[in-house]
Amino acid sequence: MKYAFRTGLFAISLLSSIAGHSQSSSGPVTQSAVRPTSRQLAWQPLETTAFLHFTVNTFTDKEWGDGTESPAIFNPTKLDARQWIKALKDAGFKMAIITAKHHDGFCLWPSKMTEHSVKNSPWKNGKGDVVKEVADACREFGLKFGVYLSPWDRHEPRYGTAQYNDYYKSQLRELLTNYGPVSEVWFDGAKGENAKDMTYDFAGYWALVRQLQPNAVMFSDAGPDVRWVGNESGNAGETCWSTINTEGLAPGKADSKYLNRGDATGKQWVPAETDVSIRPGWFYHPAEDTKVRSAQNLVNLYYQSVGRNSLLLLNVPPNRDGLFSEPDLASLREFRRILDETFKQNLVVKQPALTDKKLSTFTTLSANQPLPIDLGGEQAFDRISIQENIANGQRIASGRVEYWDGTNWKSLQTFTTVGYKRLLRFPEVKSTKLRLFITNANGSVQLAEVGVFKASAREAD
Ligand code: FUL
Repeated sequence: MKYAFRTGLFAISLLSSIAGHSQSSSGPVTQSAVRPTSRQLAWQPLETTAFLHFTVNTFTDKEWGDGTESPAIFNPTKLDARQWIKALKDAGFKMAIITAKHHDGFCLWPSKMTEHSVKNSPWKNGKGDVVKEVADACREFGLKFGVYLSPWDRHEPRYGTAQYNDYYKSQLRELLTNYGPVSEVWFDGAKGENAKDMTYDFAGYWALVRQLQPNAVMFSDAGPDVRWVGNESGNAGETCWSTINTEGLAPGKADSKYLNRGDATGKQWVPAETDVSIRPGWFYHPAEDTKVRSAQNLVNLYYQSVGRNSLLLLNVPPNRDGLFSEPDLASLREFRRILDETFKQNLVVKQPALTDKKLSTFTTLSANQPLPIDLGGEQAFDRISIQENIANGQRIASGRVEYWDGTNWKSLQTFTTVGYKRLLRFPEVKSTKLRLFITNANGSVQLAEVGVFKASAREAD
């Protein structure tokens, strides 16, 4: 995949200064016409979502099963999806995505299409359905529900033939019709090096999702709604555009660096999702009980994903009992406590458009014209949050923040893209006021929110 990130290409030709709530535009503005769909707009503010990796691997201690595992090994005797979803709810997560089928082909629901599923396991005497338990718990606790259905299937004999596409679609249909609303469908591009040759009918898969669950976003390396961030270490690009050009991209076939930062000149709106695990592996391994990410580590992931115009998809793998383990639960709880403390109080003196927590009310900014930020007296702070009204696209390419040191304006930090949210971290500063400049933009800037915060002391623990 060829790509070029062109810098300095934006003529700054922005609207008059600080017009407050204005949506009008005039003059020679190169306004980006690329905007999110309503399903993408509903997805972005979820901020923190969860992945649940669970299958026969949980019992074999593997990351990739080879498809020969016997269903007899699947027996999570204390399985309690309510425990998972309640823990996620308490930690502020807004959606859970279950691996209904991973690469090993074992189905966590009693699919009519195969015998390789929970129905032939000892768990609940073959009468159980993990997908249903997760969907029900999500409904009970008010989380959105999503499914991962691996295209690569190392068990199914039809894999590698055209009939496999029908098999896959039938499974997709089961998942999309029997479990209520589905908010995200995850199409993994992973395929082992020695895997059989197989041409997936992604166009057909995607059409089926649109038909059966029109509000669901679809994830893959190439979208169509949400794209991979290009790594599994929890790092969105410091520059991260929600736009890319999808031409030439396909699941499993994309330049990870391109996906990581997006493309200022991209013609499709396909925001980045940052998938990363709370443990070194995606599946539960007893030896990793001591390697669970700390709450501080998770908070750092939040800054590197949500704070860079992405969305955090954090994997928390249930253990062999079918429960979240204690170290994972402790980190999740403390993670939310820290974020709540850090972002509790916006120190900016209330301004109608900029501090009302609504992206739809905004201030229109012109290039290099300072936006004053009054703190109403001296305050100590070390975090700044900036948001654009992304309903009308992503415009900011770079900017700068300054603070008043009592005598002069001092440079505090420069930044590149903003989009849904940009979080800035810096050593504590004391000041009465700041000012924000947009130095380069792709059309008129609709600045929706500005926040100045003092981080919780627990972030540094
Ligand atoms: C990858 C898979 O191969 C991993 O096992 C995991 O499911 C991760 C989220 O995606 O491509």
